[in-house]
Amino acid sequence: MKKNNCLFIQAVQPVFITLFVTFLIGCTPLEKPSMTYFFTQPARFWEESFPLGNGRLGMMPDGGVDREDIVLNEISMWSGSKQNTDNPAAYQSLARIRQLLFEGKNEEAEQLMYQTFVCKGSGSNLGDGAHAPYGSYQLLGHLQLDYVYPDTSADVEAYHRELNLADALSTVSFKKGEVHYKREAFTSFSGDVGVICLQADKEKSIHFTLGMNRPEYYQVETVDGDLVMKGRLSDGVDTVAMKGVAYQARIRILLPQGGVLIPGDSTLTVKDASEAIVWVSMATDYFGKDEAEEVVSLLHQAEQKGYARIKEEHIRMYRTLFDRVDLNLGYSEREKLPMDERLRVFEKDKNDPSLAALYFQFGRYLLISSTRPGLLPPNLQGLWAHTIRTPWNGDYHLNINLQMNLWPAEVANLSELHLPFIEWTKQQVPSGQRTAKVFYNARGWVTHILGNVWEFTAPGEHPSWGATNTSAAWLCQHLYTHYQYTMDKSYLQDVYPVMKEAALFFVDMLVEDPRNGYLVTAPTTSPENAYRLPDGKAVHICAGSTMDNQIVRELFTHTLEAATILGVDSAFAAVLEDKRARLMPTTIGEDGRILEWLEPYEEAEPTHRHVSHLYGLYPGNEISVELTPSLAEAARKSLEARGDKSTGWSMAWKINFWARLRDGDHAFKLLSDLLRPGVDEGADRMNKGGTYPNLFCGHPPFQIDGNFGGCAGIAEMLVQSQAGCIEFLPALPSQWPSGSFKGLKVRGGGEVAVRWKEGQVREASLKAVVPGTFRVKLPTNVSDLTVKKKGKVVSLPVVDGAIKVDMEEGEELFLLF
Ligand code: FUC
Repeated sequence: MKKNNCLFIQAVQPVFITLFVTFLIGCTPLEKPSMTYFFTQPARFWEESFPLGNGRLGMMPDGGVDREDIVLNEISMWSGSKQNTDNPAAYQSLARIRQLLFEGKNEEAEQLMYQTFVCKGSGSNLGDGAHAPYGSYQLLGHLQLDYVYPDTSADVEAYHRELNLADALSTVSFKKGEVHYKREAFTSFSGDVGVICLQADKEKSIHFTLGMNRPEYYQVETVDGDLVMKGRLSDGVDTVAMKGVAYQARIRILLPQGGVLIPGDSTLTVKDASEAIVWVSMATDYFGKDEAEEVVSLLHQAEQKGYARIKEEHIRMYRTLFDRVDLNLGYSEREKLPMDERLRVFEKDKNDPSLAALYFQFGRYLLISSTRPGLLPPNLQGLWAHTIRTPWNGDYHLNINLQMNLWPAEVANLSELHLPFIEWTKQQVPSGQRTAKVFYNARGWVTHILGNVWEFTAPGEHPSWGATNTSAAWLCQHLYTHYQYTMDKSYLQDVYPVMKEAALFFVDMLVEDPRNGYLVTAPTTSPENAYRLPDGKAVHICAGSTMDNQIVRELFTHTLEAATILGVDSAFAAVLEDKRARLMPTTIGEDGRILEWLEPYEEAEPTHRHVSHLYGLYPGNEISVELTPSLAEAARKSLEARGDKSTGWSMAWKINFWARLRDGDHAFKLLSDLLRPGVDEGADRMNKGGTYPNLFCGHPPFQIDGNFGGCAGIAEMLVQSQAGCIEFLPALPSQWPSGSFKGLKVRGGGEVAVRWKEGQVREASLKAVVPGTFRVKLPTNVSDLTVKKKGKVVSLPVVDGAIKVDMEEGEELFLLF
């Protein structure tokens, strides 16, 4: 049926249509992978307990038999407060730092920068910001239930603890003596409270005492039969009159089938119940509400609805997001293993395709659970922290980490969960404008590596890692990506000023490097690597790192495109075009790798976890197998030199790199490395990068970016759309010969589904969520293709290996290979 390099579909014959439909229906689907995972014992450490969350509230029950500890979280539990961190003295040394760099006196430039070009105050307090103005995201507290059993001496039998990703709830069940116990927990999407339901199959078998605590700043008392914990966090300034965030947690217990509730001074005791519903209401004043009123009002609403309705609505609301995507890579017998064991077996034998599908859906589950429009983006630990001093303050690190958290948002069909990140970015602008003025005497807005809920935009306290100045530009990539997936012009109009102001900063800040005539960012770094000077000294500070050039080039391009789409700012667009042309292009060094810096410096740490100079490969798009094959080849060499083994998020990033390089097997290798157990058998310390038993990603310690990066990486292996056309299965590993997915999103506003067998696409569909023209790349070896639109077989010309199709809103295209 091939004709002039074009594929034509012959006239529609009723018989043919019947066969076609029969084929579509008749293709036996693979057995669905399980959306649950389990343990046969209580959690021995926090990273073995299940994360529950509804975007605001989090609970992590450990499933203990005698004592159950449930870590409570609320997304705005941040200590610290708004500060002026702009340091006017910094600007005075800017010209001199640049001059030293351009004279090749890098070490002197670095020394001067270390002394002068830092924020005012203690910055992140070197990651210990809990009692500093910077603050720290932290746990809300512990809810502890001490259980008493009718038959205390009886052994525990048939213990099973499970997280169900399809319904967003966790269960614990076991038998003790003659009684079967069941506990169910969820953080309600409908009622905005935590819910725990305790059940026993014998009357009057539930007895427990419930208390709450946290390491600091709290009081607990009973009020009107409820247990209340309240306090105020450190603002980091005034240690006497605490003026930080005020919080409250309020517990109410319902005994629908009888029993006795005994409020003590600081506990609630339940006796002789066969069912107990524990409502957990939590709030802070961060979002402008009165936390005491809020917890009561939420409890009241929950009670009105009752447990059954709250649960039913919870599942229904959650599923409106979760059910949008299916991924089936095949059933695996290993679903029958507890997760700690399953991960250990996977380390030795990779034949467990449904683990990858589960990990992908777990990433979506975590995103749905850790952010919600109107609130905050997921932080370094999403929503889950179990200490006051959360690693790196559980903040928003902006030289990859926060951005990685949102990598799955669009492709994994959770576009609205990008919005809290986008709103947060907008909120940084006024502070970022002040920082741009004070530190660089530049217009526009800038932010550096550190971000928190207090609008911190200044450089960090140590320039070796704190000087990255392209973070606002990287955030803006997400602003534009959201547009590319939604094609929503009024949204673009809304965020355009944020992009424009970010671009304006570089219009002013870029400076000509007299050595080569390029416009460069200076001073800057290639996060967070150092290079060696000829005398062997390691230096971080430089001019015009490759990552900066790529990000600024991309920001200018996106801003130019947005201005054109909106029909505004043609004069400004011309300035951007001119400056963009003067940036150093991504360059291949003599060793065939992408240069990380302007000069062919040797890396101080050749296997450094940041692979910043490949930003243009992913998440950017200037290094491409199709469009810039030699750069792609150089990127491959760079990756090989960097090596696979690294911290959690770095391995997750590399899955995406290898997927973009169309090397599915190498992407799978990195996914396998990411899934490597992050804790040694028998150990209770999270000692390695990889995956903890509860599937949290290990940096180490736990850092959620790797979960999100891994989730995005799996999607990137299955579909790509960054190069102007949709490509199915661009990096399918040999480990996944057959499978299917539905509901992944592509740029241009489309939603796709694919079924494949023996590594070949058999059926695919594309739905235009918004009207537009779509291009679909055909697999190279396709000999026969049937395309159907509006129920009819259509003929579409193949141009450059792709079909191009105009589609109306809601229209679907079916492709049969
Ligand atoms: C960046 C990384 C570290 C860590 C921290 C939170 O600075 O270089 O590895 O992930 O963020």
